[in-house]
Amino acid sequence: MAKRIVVDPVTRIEGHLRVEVEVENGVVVDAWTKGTMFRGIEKIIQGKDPRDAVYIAERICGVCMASHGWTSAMAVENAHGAILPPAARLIRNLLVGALWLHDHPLHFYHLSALDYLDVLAIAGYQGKDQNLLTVKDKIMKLVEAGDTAPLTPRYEPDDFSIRDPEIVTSALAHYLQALQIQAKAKKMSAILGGKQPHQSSIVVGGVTIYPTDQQLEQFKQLLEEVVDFVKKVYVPDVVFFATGPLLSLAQAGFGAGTGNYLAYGAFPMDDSGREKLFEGGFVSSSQPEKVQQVDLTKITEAVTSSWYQESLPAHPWEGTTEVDLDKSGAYTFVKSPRYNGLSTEVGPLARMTVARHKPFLKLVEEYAIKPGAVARHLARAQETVLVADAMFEWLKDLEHLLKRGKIHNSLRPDIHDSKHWEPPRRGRGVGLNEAPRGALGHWVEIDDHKVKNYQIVVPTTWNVSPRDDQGIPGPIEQALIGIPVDPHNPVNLVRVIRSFDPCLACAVHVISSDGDKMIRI
Ligand code: NFE
Ligand code: MG
Repeated sequence: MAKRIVVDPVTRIEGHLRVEVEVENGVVVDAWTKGTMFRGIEKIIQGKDPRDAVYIAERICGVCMASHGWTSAMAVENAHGAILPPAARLIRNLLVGALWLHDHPLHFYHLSALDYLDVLAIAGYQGKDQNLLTVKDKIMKLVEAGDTAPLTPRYEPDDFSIRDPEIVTSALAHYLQALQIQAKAKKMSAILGGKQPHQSSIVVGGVTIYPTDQQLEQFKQLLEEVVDFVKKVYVPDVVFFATGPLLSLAQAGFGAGTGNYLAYGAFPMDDSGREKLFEGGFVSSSQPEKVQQVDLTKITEAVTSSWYQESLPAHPWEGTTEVDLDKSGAYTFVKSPRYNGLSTEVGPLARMTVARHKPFLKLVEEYAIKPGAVARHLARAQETVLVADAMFEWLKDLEHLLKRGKIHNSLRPDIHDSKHWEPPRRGRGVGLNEAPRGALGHWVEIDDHKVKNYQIVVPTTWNVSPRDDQGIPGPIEQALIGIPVDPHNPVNLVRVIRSFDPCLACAVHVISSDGDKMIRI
């Protein structure tokens, strides 16, 4: 008989996620991902001046906020037909690029690596490396004091856990180092964003910051330090894990998704915005060799399994956010976005797949790695290098503009000067972008200079989506079905879930203070 396992909350992700699975003979036969908080940001934006949407939208989350701010500005700019000035494009790329350099290493070390390490094996470290001995000493003192958070609590180590004291100690040393690197990357975002979290320099039409030489110099120094860590520590660690201790999981395609991948593309490389660092595209499991152009009309969101008033699957232009907590069959506040009716994965693996990124594909071929949890980590690390390298180029281009005295007029065009520009009386706009976790879209409808409707489809909504109107499970649900699980130690569940780096704060929002009753609006 099937045994039901519930993990609630799934820790070491952003926001609150509950996962239920049924296990038969040690294998997951069915799965449900449940976002149990309501977001409602879209409703808060309704009726506001479209230029304010940037600042409200980015409060959806404490992680990828600049991505939301930027994408919101894009949507309103699109409604207006605005063209971004060159310096603003570079500053946005740098500001948000710093967010990626913060986010991806954090995900690997602080959220995911512990799933694969027998942390307490550090006690067996016998090497002579002074730095590693210090780390061992620090951690053993915590263990002796009975205070091992945040390394514990955890599921028990299993056959896939790395127990070699040398590897474990080195990984934990990098865990600690990554905490400091994160802070530096955040500082980079703050230099150009005015503050962190929640930047304040991206405005509709451009940016407000006029960086000084000193600020750019400081940014550059931090960039060099962070990129040094990314290239010498983070990427080698991920490649080592993926092609060494975790190779059997990687080759087995442990935690494979639906095989459908979507990316919108991100980081404009020229002023037309057509060429991008990450190209957009769609790949389906039925034609894995073909990268199709994204057709936005193929995007719909179903609410069959979600606590929203029932309606047919709708394009985000037509989407609504009306809560219905009594709906039978519903089990989550997350909607079910679908591309051409297909349950579709977004994120680093999708981006590297649609971009046919050579360094990633070379590794995958050389080691016969299949799409799945380990491939997601590998894709995330490979794309961090792409962003890191591009940032030096953007910085150079920005310095060049500054030297030529071109920057002043190219930060904000007339459209942002409130004397000259008002939001269009009516119109529609869409912002399509990539956040660290995947394809991000904001859709705005403006009427009488105010936001009439606003819909956000975030990466985690794609990945954590529930069953749609056809009963087809979402990508994480499908990735869980078929994996082996020990009901007494379901560490494999969280290994797969965390490989998607879900952020439920983005996918949903707001809970009532008594906790067990969901908010009614
Ligand atoms: Ni809250 Fe996000 C990212 C967005 S959610 S972190 O990256 O958009 O998937
Ligand atoms: Mg939405």
